[in-house]
Amino acid sequence: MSSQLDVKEISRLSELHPKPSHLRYQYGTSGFRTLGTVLDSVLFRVGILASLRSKKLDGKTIGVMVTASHNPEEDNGVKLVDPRGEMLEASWEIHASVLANASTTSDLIEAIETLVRIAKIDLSKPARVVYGRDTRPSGPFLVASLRDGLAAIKAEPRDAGVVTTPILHYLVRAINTKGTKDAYGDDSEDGYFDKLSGAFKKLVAGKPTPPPLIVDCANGVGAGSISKISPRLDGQLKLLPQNTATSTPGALNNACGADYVKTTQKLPPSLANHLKANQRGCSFDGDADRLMYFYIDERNQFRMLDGDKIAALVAGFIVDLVKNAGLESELKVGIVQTAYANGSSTKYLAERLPVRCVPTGVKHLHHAAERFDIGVYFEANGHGTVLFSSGTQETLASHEPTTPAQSTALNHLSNLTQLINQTVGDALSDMLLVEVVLAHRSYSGFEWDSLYVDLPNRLVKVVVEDRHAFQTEDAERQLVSPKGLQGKIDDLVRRYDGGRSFVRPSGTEDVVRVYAEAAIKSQADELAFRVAGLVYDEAGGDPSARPK
Ligand code: G16
Repeated sequence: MSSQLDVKEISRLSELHPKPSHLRYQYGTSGFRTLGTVLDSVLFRVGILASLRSKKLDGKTIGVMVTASHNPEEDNGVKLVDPRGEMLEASWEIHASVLANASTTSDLIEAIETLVRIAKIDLSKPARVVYGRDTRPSGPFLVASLRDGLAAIKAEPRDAGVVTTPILHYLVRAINTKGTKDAYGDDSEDGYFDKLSGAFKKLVAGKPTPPPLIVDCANGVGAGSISKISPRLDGQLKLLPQNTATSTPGALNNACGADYVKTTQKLPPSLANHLKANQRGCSFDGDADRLMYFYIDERNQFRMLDGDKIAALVAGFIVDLVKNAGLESELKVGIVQTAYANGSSTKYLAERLPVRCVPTGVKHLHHAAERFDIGVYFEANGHGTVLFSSGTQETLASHEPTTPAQSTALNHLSNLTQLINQTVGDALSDMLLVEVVLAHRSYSGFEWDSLYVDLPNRLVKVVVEDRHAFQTEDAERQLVSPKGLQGKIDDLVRRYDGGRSFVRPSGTEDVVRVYAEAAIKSQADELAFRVAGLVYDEAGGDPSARPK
């Protein structure tokens, strides 16, 4: 392996992927994300960055996922995955943005050389990168750009093909832990499906088979996961996939999927004829890292069970298992939420276990959850997982149960560590987890929904000229800029019974988001639109587009 950069080759390849001069890119909440048509140079440079990150980490495999998740089909994006399957270390997000914004090939070479110097990268180390993509039409073209970036640094590429985001995260961890005491599973898609289905079957053994579950696949990559896991479940759970048109132009995330359900609080119209009273269903998003549940109640009303409800269900189950296993004094279970968590869910959870609030974005939730022995994190949008610390896994392996009941609870906890994708939120793994808890509790959607009553809430987005003018603190609950706006929001909120509202710039779209809650639905809607109006006035713009 050469200890020099091949500047000539990098330059040659870079000229094939010029950066559009009028655009600036930022590595945000979930990597780079914008229209797929303007990401060619970004993907090339991400290929370079991922290779250098691998060299920096002594040849460990780095992951690259090409996806724009729940966003429209014409968008695309790319994010890097660190060796344990977690999001890219924050300090490298800046390097990513610097490389992406270098104007010319010579600026890019200079930026790469600076990075090698300041990050003290030993170029003689190997570089290994595994990459995957979702079903977006722009994916193959962008992957070709990425491959040129990998070739420029002579990295060893591994193509995971069309996969869900959580499978790519799983693969990264499985590859890097192979043959070690922390081995995460076989480093293949089959290994992933076998691991999840094997643990699921152990956890529901002896339980009655539930009614079939409708799964809205958002016309995305999750459809393939459902068809691959179904035969492995041996009839212990019947899945009825819907919205599986992955090659129909314009279908991805269109009036379906987890984000549609969460933001409209409605059943996707395409499911209307499939869901009967008391039947439960769930929606994945476009890359299958978010999950929303729902059911139709006896009065034929749609009832949504979001990430907060999933957190309440799962955390309660784990707390009981820890207690029943006799480990209550040894293992501390905690919850991590964001400002979007419904006030009722926070109240319900805080009465039972420690709750922490952090800014939006998996990386924030993940790190906060790592501080607990068992950390449960879910965003209200359905993105979340459960983390078992390595100390916890050792305790589970070595603890001597003193009663048969303790032994059963201990086994369940061990199987949960296998069922749950601990690298990132995973719609498929989370769906199986929910089904396990429902089976153990003998709950239908109704009983689960009754754990607490959601406060009515509303989420709206406001298109502004520059979303970066909006800055927040206190886990995004307070605006610090534009100056004076928070005071106006506070004045408004005080006028609403049970009112709460906050404003934050999106990390994935060019908009500002406004969330509001109040004791009654019409008031939550009114508060959200009045705060959106304040945001709009502050940001300026066409009065006819003012939110009403
Ligand atoms: C990404 C992050 C999520 C986060 C969401 C927020 O989701 O992975 O943790 O909740 O962005 O989006 P915004 O900042 O636009 O509100 P995904 O599913 O798009 O990768």
